[in-house]
Amino acid sequence: MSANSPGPLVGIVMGSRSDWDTMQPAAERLAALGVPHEVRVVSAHRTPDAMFDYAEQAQARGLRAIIAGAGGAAHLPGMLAAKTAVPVLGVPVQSKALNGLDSLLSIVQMPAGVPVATFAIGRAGAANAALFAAAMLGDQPHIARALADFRARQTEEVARNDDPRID
Ligand code: RP5
Repeated sequence: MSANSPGPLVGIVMGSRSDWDTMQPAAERLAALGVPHEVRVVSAHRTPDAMFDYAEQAQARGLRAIIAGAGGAAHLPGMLAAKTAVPVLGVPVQSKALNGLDSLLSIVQMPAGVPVATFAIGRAGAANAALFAAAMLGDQPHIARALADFRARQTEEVARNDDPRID
Protein backbone atom coordinates (compact mmCIF):
# COMPACT_ATOMS: atom_id res chain seq x y z
CA MET A 1 0.00 0.00 0.00
CA SER A 2 1.44 3.41 -0.93
CA ALA A 3 1.52 6.40 1.40
CA ASN A 4 -1.39 8.00 -0.46
CA SER A 5 -3.64 4.98 -0.80
CA PRO A 6 -6.56 4.73 1.63
CA GLY A 7 -6.41 2.26 4.51
CA PRO A 8 -8.35 -0.97 4.17
CA LEU A 9 -12.12 -0.81 4.65
CA VAL A 10 -12.57 -4.58 4.60
CA GLY A 11 -10.45 -7.20 6.32
CA ILE A 12 -10.36 -10.68 4.87
CA VAL A 13 -9.12 -13.15 7.45
CA MET A 14 -8.90 -16.92 7.46
CA GLY A 15 -7.91 -19.58 9.92
CA SER A 16 -5.16 -21.14 7.80
CA ARG A 17 -3.17 -20.59 4.63
CA SER A 18 -5.01 -23.68 3.37
CA ASP A 19 -8.19 -21.54 3.28
CA TRP A 20 -6.77 -19.16 0.67
CA ASP A 21 -8.08 -21.05 -2.35
CA THR A 22 -11.59 -20.65 -0.91
CA MET A 23 -11.15 -17.02 0.12
CA GLN A 24 -9.37 -15.77 -3.00
CA PRO A 25 -12.63 -14.85 -4.80
CA ALA A 26 -13.42 -12.44 -1.97
CA ALA A 27 -10.13 -10.60 -2.49
CA GLU A 28 -10.52 -10.66 -6.29
CA ARG A 29 -14.07 -9.31 -6.11
CA LEU A 30 -13.16 -6.50 -3.72
CA ALA A 31 -10.20 -5.56 -5.92
CA ALA A 32 -12.43 -5.51 -9.01
CA LEU A 33 -14.86 -3.19 -7.21
CA GLY A 34 -12.11 -0.88 -6.00
CA VAL A 35 -12.67 -1.64 -2.32
CA PRO A 36 -9.50 -1.16 -0.23
CA HIS A 37 -8.92 -4.38 1.68
CA GLU A 38 -6.32 -6.50 3.44
CA VAL A 39 -5.80 -10.26 3.71
CA ARG A 40 -4.45 -12.05 6.82
CA VAL A 41 -4.20 -15.52 8.33
CA VAL A 42 -5.51 -15.26 11.89
CA SER A 43 -6.39 -18.45 13.74
CA ALA A 44 -8.78 -18.59 16.69
CA HIS A 45 -6.96 -21.59 18.19
CA ARG A 46 -3.40 -21.34 16.82
CA THR A 47 -2.91 -17.57 17.24
CA PRO A 48 -5.66 -16.57 19.69
CA ASP A 49 -3.81 -13.47 20.94
CA ALA A 50 -3.32 -12.18 17.39
CA MET A 51 -7.02 -12.83 16.72
CA PHE A 52 -8.00 -10.80 19.79
CA ASP A 53 -5.68 -7.96 18.74
CA TYR A 54 -7.08 -7.96 15.21
CA ALA A 55 -10.66 -7.80 16.47
CA GLU A 56 -9.96 -5.19 19.12
CA GLN A 57 -8.16 -2.86 16.70
CA ALA A 58 -10.49 -3.35 13.72
CA GLN A 59 -12.86 -0.45 14.37
CA ALA A 60 -10.13 2.09 15.21
CA ARG A 61 -8.22 1.04 12.08
CA GLY A 62 -11.26 1.97 9.98
CA LEU A 63 -12.45 -1.47 8.97
CA ARG A 64 -16.17 -1.44 8.09
CA ALA A 65 -16.53 -5.20 7.65
CA ILE A 66 -14.53 -8.35 8.36
CA ILE A 67 -14.90 -11.33 6.05
CA ALA A 68 -13.80 -14.37 8.04
CA GLY A 69 -13.33 -17.81 6.51
CA ALA A 70 -12.75 -20.94 8.52
CA GLY A 71 -13.22 -24.68 8.25
CA GLY A 72 -14.13 -27.55 10.56
CA ALA A 73 -14.93 -26.31 14.07
CA ALA A 74 -15.06 -22.87 12.51
CA HIS A 75 -15.06 -20.63 15.58
CA LEU A 76 -13.04 -17.77 14.02
CA PRO A 77 -15.99 -15.65 12.78
CA GLY A 78 -17.90 -15.99 16.05
CA MET A 79 -14.86 -15.23 18.17
CA LEU A 80 -14.05 -12.13 16.10
CA ALA A 81 -17.67 -10.99 16.38
CA ALA A 82 -17.46 -11.42 20.15
CA LYS A 83 -14.56 -8.96 20.29
CA THR A 84 -15.55 -6.23 17.81
CA ALA A 85 -18.55 -4.15 16.82
CA VAL A 86 -17.43 -4.32 13.17
CA PRO A 87 -19.87 -6.58 11.27
CA VAL A 88 -18.44 -10.06 10.64
CA LEU A 89 -19.31 -11.95 7.45
CA GLY A 90 -18.59 -15.65 7.88
CA VAL A 91 -17.54 -17.94 5.04
CA PRO A 92 -17.64 -21.70 5.72
CA VAL A 93 -14.62 -23.41 4.17
CA GLN A 94 -15.31 -26.77 2.55
CA SER A 95 -13.63 -29.16 4.99
CA LYS A 96 -12.30 -32.53 3.83
CA ALA A 97 -14.05 -34.63 6.47
CA LEU A 98 -17.60 -33.28 6.22
CA ASN A 99 -17.57 -31.21 3.02
CA GLY A 100 -18.05 -27.95 4.92
CA LEU A 101 -21.31 -28.84 6.64
CA ASP A 102 -19.39 -28.72 9.94
CA SER A 103 -18.03 -25.26 9.03
CA LEU A 104 -21.47 -23.99 7.98
CA LEU A 105 -23.17 -25.12 11.17
CA SER A 106 -20.35 -23.81 13.35
CA ILE A 107 -20.61 -20.37 11.79
CA VAL A 108 -24.36 -20.03 11.30
CA GLN A 109 -25.54 -21.33 14.67
CA MET A 110 -24.54 -18.35 16.79
CA PRO A 111 -26.56 -18.03 19.98
CA ALA A 112 -28.66 -14.85 20.09
CA GLY A 113 -26.68 -11.74 20.99
CA VAL A 114 -23.54 -11.95 18.84
CA PRO A 115 -24.47 -12.12 15.14
CA VAL A 116 -22.34 -13.44 12.30
CA ALA A 117 -23.76 -13.02 8.78
CA THR A 118 -23.19 -16.42 7.21
CA PHE A 119 -22.64 -17.14 3.53
CA ALA A 120 -22.61 -20.26 1.34
CA ILE A 121 -19.96 -22.95 1.75
CA GLY A 122 -16.83 -22.37 -0.35
CA ARG A 123 -15.79 -19.97 -3.09
CA ALA A 124 -19.34 -18.83 -3.91
CA GLY A 125 -19.75 -17.78 -0.30
CA ALA A 126 -16.47 -15.87 -0.40
CA ALA A 127 -17.48 -14.03 -3.58
CA ASN A 128 -20.90 -13.18 -2.14
CA ALA A 129 -19.41 -12.00 1.14
CA ALA A 130 -17.32 -9.53 -0.86
CA LEU A 131 -20.36 -8.33 -2.81
CA PHE A 132 -22.25 -7.94 0.47
CA ALA A 133 -19.39 -5.98 2.02
CA ALA A 134 -19.35 -3.71 -1.04
CA ALA A 135 -23.10 -3.16 -0.64
CA MET A 136 -22.47 -2.18 2.99
CA LEU A 137 -20.09 0.46 1.65
CA GLY A 138 -22.74 1.93 -0.67
CA ASP A 139 -22.26 5.33 0.98
CA GLN A 140 -19.03 5.58 -1.05
CA PRO A 141 -20.15 6.61 -4.55
CA HIS A 142 -17.34 4.88 -6.48
CA ILE A 143 -18.06 1.57 -4.75
CA ALA A 144 -21.83 1.87 -5.27
CA ARG A 145 -21.20 2.61 -8.96
CA ALA A 146 -18.79 -0.31 -9.36
CA LEU A 147 -21.29 -2.66 -7.75
CA ALA A 148 -24.14 -1.43 -9.96
CA ASP A 149 -21.92 -1.85 -13.05
CA PHE A 150 -20.99 -5.40 -12.01
CA ARG A 151 -24.66 -6.32 -11.56
CA ALA A 152 -25.58 -4.80 -14.92
CA ARG A 153 -22.77 -6.68 -16.70
CA GLN A 154 -23.83 -9.93 -15.04
CA THR A 155 -27.40 -9.42 -16.22
CA GLU A 156 -26.28 -8.58 -19.78
CA GLU A 157 -24.07 -11.68 -19.85
CA VAL A 158 -27.03 -13.95 -19.10
CA ALA A 159 -29.22 -12.21 -21.67
CA ARG A 160 -26.48 -12.48 -24.32
CA ASN A 161 -26.09 -16.23 -23.75
CA ASP A 162 -29.66 -17.27 -23.09
CA ASP A 163 -29.69 -20.32 -25.42
CA PRO A 164 -27.94 -23.09 -23.41
CA ARG A 165 -27.40 -25.17 -26.60
CA ILE A 166 -25.00 -22.57 -28.01
CA ASP A 167 -21.52 -22.16 -26.50
C1 RP5 B 1 -9.27 -24.16 10.45
O1 RP5 B 1 -8.85 -25.48 10.30
C2 RP5 B 1 -8.89 -23.46 9.19
O2 RP5 B 1 -9.81 -22.45 8.93
C3 RP5 B 1 -8.88 -24.54 8.13
O3 RP5 B 1 -10.05 -24.50 7.33
C4 RP5 B 1 -8.88 -25.83 8.94
C5 RP5 B 1 -7.69 -26.71 8.61
O4 RP5 B 1 -6.50 -25.97 8.76
P1 RP5 B 1 -5.11 -26.58 8.33
O5 RP5 B 1 -4.93 -27.81 9.16
O6 RP5 B 1 -5.20 -26.88 6.84
O7 RP5 B 1 -4.09 -25.51 8.62
O8 RP5 B 1 -8.64 -23.55 11.52
